[in-house]
Amino acid sequence: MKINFVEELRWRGMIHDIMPGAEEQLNKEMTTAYVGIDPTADSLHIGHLVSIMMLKHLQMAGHKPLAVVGGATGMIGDPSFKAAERKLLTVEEIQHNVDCIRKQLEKFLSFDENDANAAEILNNYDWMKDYLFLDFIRDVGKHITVNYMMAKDSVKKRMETGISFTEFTYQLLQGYDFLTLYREKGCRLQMGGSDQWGNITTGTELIRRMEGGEAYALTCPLITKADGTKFGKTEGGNVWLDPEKHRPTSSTNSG
Ligand code: 485
Repeated sequence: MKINFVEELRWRGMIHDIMPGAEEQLNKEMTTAYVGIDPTADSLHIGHLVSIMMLKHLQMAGHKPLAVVGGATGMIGDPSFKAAERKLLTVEEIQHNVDCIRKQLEKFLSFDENDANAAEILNNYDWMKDYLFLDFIRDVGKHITVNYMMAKDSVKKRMETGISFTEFTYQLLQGYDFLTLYREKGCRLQMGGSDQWGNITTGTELIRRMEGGEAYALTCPLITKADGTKFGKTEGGNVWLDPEKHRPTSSTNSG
């Protein structure tokens, strides 16, 4: 018998927040859901593992998982709960990281095209690279107020200390990804760590306003270090999933 996705996550303590209606949607029919990852390093790390496990459980429960590697969003940098502005990566660095992360993701999910719920990996650069700035701010920006964007917990601190227009637009890019996957792939759910709630709900809001459609958010708790701070590619003290960066069998990496 197939597992029930939400119940499975629940007893494992993997749900931080779930939007009303999400569980009903998942129990009703095969549902397509996605997780996005920005290529800011050349390997995934333990902070990504819980979200990848959510995709794995989703697939084992008979639903369809999508993984988005953020070739476009990685060019901007997610400001969510980040104290300072990020340094921009070069296009070459990003491309290299996209290739590395894509290979790692392929190990976790099943891509058998004979299965209705085969996993897919997509790159948001594919739908952003030819999108003209003027078209984007006319088509997408017009549906979301700056007031709404500023009210998110994820950027509140930066509203006081300073945030570039570049990083401020990030939630619109991620929102537009969700809208694109809703339109093109029938994707109804976006998942991620609890720090992603603000960006995910900008997406569900865009879907409601532009398509009159219902889409949902589901977040998991963040894995934190002993000092309570989160694991991130750009912070120190990481546990990498790349065996070359962090050997699974050796105890020399455990300190
Ligand atoms: O359409 C999307 C485009 C990019 C992203 C998500 C959807 C990436 C997202 N903004 C992000 O920054 N994610 C983090 C990353 O890439 O390292 C981490 C989150 C963590 C968990 C993990 O990705 O901080 O909570 O979601 C998978």
